[in-house]
Amino acid sequence: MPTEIIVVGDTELGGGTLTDDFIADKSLSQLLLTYAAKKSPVDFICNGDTFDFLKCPYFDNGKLTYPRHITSGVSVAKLKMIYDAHKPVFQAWREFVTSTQHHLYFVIGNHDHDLFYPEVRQKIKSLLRSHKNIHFIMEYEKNNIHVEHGHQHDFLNRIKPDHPFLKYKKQRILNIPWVSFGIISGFLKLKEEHPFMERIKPLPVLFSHHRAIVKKLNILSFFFLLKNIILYPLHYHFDPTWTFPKELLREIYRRFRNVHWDVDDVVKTFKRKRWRSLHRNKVYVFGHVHTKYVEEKEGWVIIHSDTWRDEYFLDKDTKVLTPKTKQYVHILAESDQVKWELRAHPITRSTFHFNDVMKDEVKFLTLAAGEEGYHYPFTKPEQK
Ligand SMILES: [Mn+2]
Repeated sequence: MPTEIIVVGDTELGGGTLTDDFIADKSLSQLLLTYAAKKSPVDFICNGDTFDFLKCPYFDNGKLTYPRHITSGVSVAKLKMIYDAHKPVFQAWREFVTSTQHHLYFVIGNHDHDLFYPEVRQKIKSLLRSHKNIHFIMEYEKNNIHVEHGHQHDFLNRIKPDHPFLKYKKQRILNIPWVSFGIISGFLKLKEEHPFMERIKPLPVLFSHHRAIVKKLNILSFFFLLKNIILYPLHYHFDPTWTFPKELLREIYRRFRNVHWDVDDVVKTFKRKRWRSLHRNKVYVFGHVHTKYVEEKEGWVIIHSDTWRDEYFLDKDTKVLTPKTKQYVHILAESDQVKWELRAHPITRSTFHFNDVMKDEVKFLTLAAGEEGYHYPFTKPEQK
């Protein structure tokens, strides 16, 4: 019997606050329920950054925080927030795993490093009411198909899967990349201030139309670097989250100078590392880079399936913002045969004008969500 393999990437389900960019509950659960109804074998792969733990806040005694020291307790609390904000998706996952023919894979990405915690895995399994056919992996390699998130080929976001935790004050905390600590400590306040801007691509076009953001980013990153360099020697003896390898400094300086805020080109690095063994599989799927990309050569294909979070293309001349469409990879595998397709999941959305969005970002956040049938749990933005 053939197996159907579905790959969806970078959904980034967040906590329903201003830093949450996932509003596609309706379309993602529709897609999941279509496959949940099938009686045949289906592998559904959520290809990393499924959950946006990284930008999800943690309520510490009622106060909204973004802690650097992420214990399993912090991660589980964030998961509960994500669950409350996006119940339809969890319900659809739950429906999907009721069949023993179905397998649900959560590939670990850089926004959901928290999935390394056994407590988080356990909580997801109990929310989905299944303990057998839910898997947490770094890579899916089966049926001549290779699927991974891609951050392992991105210098600044690479993680250590064999060393996912650190010890801090006798507690276990997450060993996330230096850049992730940077986002948590330095940039999430800016994201709260400009929640819509981070959804706009390409970044150079956004920056050319929004000098104030560039200025804020530059000031933030300058002080962030300075703080790390100055405070590092004071901190590192007792706090392992303040490590500061020298080679990173060089790389970061290069990026700041080139205003290179985006992630690295995953495909280029992967091909360079693996070009001898590319024929081992027939289909390669990556996420991480939020872009649609297909490269087909004799015997293999490399696919980026783009993101399911809310993102826009900004036209540099007209300043019109066009919402991205949702894509997923559909693969049919039987014995040695593999048939793949990059499919679009239709949604109806309208375009916005950049100048209008700039005037009231939260208004357009709510408007976009409404068009996709999502309602943010906050009523007034200041309540978050
Ligand atoms: Mn990623």
